[in-house]
Amino acid sequence: MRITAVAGGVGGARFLRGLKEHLAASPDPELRGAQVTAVVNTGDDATMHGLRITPDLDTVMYTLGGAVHEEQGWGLRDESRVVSSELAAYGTGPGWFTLGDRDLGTHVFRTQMLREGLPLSRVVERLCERWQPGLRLLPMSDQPVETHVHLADGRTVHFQEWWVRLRASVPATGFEQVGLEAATPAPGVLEALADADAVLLPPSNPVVSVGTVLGLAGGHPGAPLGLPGAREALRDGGAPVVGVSPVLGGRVVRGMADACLAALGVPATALGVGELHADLLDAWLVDDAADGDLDGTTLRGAAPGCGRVLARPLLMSDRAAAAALAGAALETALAVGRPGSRPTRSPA
Ligand code: FO1
Repeated sequence: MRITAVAGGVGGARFLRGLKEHLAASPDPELRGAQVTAVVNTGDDATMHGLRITPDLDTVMYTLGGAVHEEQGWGLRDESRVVSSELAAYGTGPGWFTLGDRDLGTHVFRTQMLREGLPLSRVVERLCERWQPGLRLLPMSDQPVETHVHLADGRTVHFQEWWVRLRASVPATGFEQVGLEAATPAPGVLEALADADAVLLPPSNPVVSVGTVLGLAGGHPGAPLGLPGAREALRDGGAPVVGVSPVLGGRVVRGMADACLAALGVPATALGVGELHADLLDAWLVDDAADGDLDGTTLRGAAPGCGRVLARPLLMSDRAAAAALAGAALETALAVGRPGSRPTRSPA
């Protein structure tokens, strides 16, 4: 059993931890032995103080490795900030982006390996030898990609500056993934998307995380184009695809994804986000509050092809809730099955 998820940072990491716990507790030996691959967005990556930082990969690695700062959602627990304060005392920036001392160890080691010529995917493997996330962690690409944000006031800033320093308070008009057009998928990425028994889209940021890997349907100006070949691998490969809406109770669950959707003129609703992947989805999980928008098993007003829409409790309030959500998404995908294969399970 091969399961692939396309993930961003905190939402993707918590969903994947839930998936791992759901699988470990399963009475079905096939599920207990499933190979999980996470294809992770690298468009948030940045170079700071000469060090290469890969926030989404690290968030998934630390969360699944049991070392994440749980309340914060990113970074390591039991952190200190001595080096960051020393750098601030020298007046060297960016002061708005804090790197913990323990976390800095990861960035120094990663940067050293990259300088020695190791591709990012090999570097990630090496880091995972320590953190043991219990799944195959793949960067979407070995080539550097950086999201730049075009702002309504005319400036263009790195995604981290918009997200962390400005807290997305200045409206964006579009996103540019520098390096993405020329980037190639990292080894194993296309196969993981095409050949899986189930592909899951966790409730990650639909624009700058999932959108950077898979692109978006609908030709929205300013939208990410997606990693070359990824959307096609998923669409043509025949793996059943189930997505989880990041919109819950009419609001994005976490972070400021609504500011990303607003930049593209996409409403921050379960329907609005679902339509960004209408050509890919076999099923789209929305929360119980969006039930009113359901017309049978389709979303009222949704474009044809959006797949079945099922209402499920989406709030990952704790690890048990995240495991239940991941289990519901997986069961739904397995009920769809690969084309030509009989569904292995009855619909959830
Ligand atoms: N997020 C913050 O809000 N403030 C920070 O200072 C910050 C530092 C940071 C360092 C390493 C890392 O891996 C992540 C970090 N994040 C920080 C989180 C992160 O940059 C963003 O939340 C994501 O890129 C959005 O997915």
